[in-house]
Amino acid sequence: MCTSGRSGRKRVCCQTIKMERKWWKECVIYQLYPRSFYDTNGDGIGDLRGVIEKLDYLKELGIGAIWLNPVYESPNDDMGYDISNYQDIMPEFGTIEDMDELLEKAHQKGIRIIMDLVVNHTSDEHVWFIESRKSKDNPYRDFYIWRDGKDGKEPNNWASFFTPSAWKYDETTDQYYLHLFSEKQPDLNWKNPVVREKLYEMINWWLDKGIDGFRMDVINLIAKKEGLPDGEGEQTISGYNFCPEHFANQEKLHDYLKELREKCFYGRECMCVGETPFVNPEIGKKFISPKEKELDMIFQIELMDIDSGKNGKWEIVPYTLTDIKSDLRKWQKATEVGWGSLFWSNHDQPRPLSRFVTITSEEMRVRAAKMLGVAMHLLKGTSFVYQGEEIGMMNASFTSLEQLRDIESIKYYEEAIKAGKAEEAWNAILKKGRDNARTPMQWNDSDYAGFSTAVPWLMVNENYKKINVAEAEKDKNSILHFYRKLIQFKASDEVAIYGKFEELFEEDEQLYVYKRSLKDNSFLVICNFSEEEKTFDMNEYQGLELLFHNCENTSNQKLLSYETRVIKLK
Ligand code: TEU
Ligand code: CA
Repeated sequence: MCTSGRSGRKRVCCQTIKMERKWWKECVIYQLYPRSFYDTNGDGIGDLRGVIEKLDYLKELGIGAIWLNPVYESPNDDMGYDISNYQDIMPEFGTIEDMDELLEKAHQKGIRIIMDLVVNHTSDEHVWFIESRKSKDNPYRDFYIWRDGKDGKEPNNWASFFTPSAWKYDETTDQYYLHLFSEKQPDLNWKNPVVREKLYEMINWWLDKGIDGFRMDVINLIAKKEGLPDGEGEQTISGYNFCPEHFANQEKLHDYLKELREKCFYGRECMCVGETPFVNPEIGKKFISPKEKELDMIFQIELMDIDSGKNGKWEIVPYTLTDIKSDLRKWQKATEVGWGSLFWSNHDQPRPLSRFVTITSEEMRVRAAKMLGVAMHLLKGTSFVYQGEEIGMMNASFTSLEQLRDIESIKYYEEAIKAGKAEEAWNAILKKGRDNARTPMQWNDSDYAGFSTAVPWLMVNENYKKINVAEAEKDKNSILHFYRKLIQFKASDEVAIYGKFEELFEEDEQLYVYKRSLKDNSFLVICNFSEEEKTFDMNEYQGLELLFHNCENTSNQKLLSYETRVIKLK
């Protein structure tokens, strides 16, 4: 539970912690994917009433806030990341009254609500864009980025995330508009002060309603390089250039973020976490440094790309434990200027149990899930637990294209077929396709995993009979029970929250070992990331309290595969 702010109860003495106390440093946040959480009206789609009904489940999990993936009105080309009306709710999810009720009931239980803020682009069905495309002198024309073609081709060679070119030709005015994501997600023109004012109005409207903060979608892409120059790197399979150097982290971005903070967040108790791909610690520090007054935290995506080659996420390359450790270490260090975020996955990533470990049995699934939970969430920073992580959900085993719903995978597959690389693409989709993380929450072993009474919008993982909340409730050694304890600890223990991070055995390829300490208190985290046993002398810890342990091993000389121990040192 969050302990400062709303409840006002303070457990940690500010003077001993040379750092500003904030509620969002003292709570674990649950990332909730509403479409797949719980369906209450039998249409196969999760809804806001489903979230309301499951608030007690979330409360018991010990989380202090929910980050809701987008629930705004949207034609759903990119699962809600294409917003057609920022101030209303997608009918499939419910109504604005449902949202108000969710907010009220969550707050009554001491759970805060953080919404997704998608302002790099809107839907092409947003009234601003409908107007904008009508004529060159329409008052909304300049809300988006329109350009003439060059020699009968696109204005520049930029590739989009989802389609070959980042430009779409529009006949009405014989010009192209920019879309870094799908054609139905035109990029807003942040250079236009009227656009910024309109967005700030909308943001303030939500904050005035009482929401507690935002997760800001690709917020570091809102400013584009002046003149929109061609990219010069290597071409994508369809002959365009994916060039974040021209659309991410541009100079103007910092002005926009400062203005946004001043116009919307100043004087409020809210929290803003920016989703920021293509960011290294140097750039990242600028966003989160309190003196810059930009963002509170960022989601750095480097760890999520640890297995991505130079051609992007679909080119899957090997990595080692030391790669993971050095990434985490680098960011533990970088976030010392402000505050960091911790997560193993989200709605864009495969399930960590199918990615960072190799699961060969049910026993190993349970053990490894607990080990991963400890390794990540006892680091310093705010922990984000992605829906289903608490029961150890895994990647889906899709068998055909028809089962997929994600525009990214579908478009990629279409392009790969054209390039004669279908098999390779399918294998990559099975490993890293975003639908893996979006399958319905597994509540029990009844039809559709108790998520819905109708065929769900995306198939349920076939392992639901075994992996589900009801099953986990019954078993006192389940991942769920372990996560409840872990979350409660992370959100309340002052060493876990504010303690200094210090790593040991940095070069070890099997073990992840670190110490957290604050004043006279400290604990040691030991994780065996390998399927192999590991000889490791722990005699000096004999008799000390074990805060967390994930298997029946009493040896002080060796760790079992995926074993973790958290030892209270002082
Ligand atoms: O994701 C932005 C982002 O960086 C992703 O495109 C990421 O590179 C990709 O998902 C990896 O597969 C955000 C949202 O989280 C994502 O769901 C949206 O599709 C995207 O923005 C556009 O709004
Ligand atoms: Ca529904």
